[in-house]
Amino acid sequence: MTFLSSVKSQCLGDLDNSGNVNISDMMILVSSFGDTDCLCSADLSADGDVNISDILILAGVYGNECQEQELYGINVELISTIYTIIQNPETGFDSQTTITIQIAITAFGDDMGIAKNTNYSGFSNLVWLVVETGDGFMVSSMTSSADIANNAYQIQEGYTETFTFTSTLIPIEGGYFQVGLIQLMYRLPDGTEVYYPEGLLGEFVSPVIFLDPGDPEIIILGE
Ligand SMILES: [Ca+2]
Ligand SMILES: [Ca+2]
Repeated sequence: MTFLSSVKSQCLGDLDNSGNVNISDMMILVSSFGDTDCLCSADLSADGDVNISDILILAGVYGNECQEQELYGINVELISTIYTIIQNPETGFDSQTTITIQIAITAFGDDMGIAKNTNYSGFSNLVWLVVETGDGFMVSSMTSSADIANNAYQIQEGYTETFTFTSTLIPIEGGYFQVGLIQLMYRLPDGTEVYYPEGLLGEFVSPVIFLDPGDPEIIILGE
């Protein structure tokens, strides 16, 4: 387990992310003064121009110390995606692939629970095929060394636990396969279930894997 320190937030006017609003932020704003069609942080009023209205906003928060952000919930980081392909020694065709997605989940603000089971019903942690041109069967499971209580892995506030999602895929028809962790549900201490925010798709996926299980009829004939 790794202990994580609190995270400093951005705050209005702290253009250099130094934790307070002072002359250095004003200098940054002044250096952009007069810019139009600006998608820059100095455009505090978010109207596209850096002008007197932005100076007035900065003047209003000048001298502020930024508050530490109150994080509540979980943060998820990808550790690795690994896959192996097993070939049938008799036919030389692909008989199975095992795909492992390892993630690190950190709890903020309170102890958080990760429901133990994986399924596709939307209830729980979801491991699923996200790209597929072939066809096959898949079985998924999740493991973690975190302590278990109330049928959920427990992550103590401020700590990180590692979770391993393993999917075994048996192809029937050849093609491309990709397995991803596309949704993650966690539980607050009072039992409330929360879905981890956007952004899981795309990042928490295996590489695209090509599997050729051969022609089942030929395999049968070969027996
Ligand atoms: Ca600053
Ligand atoms: Ca502006």
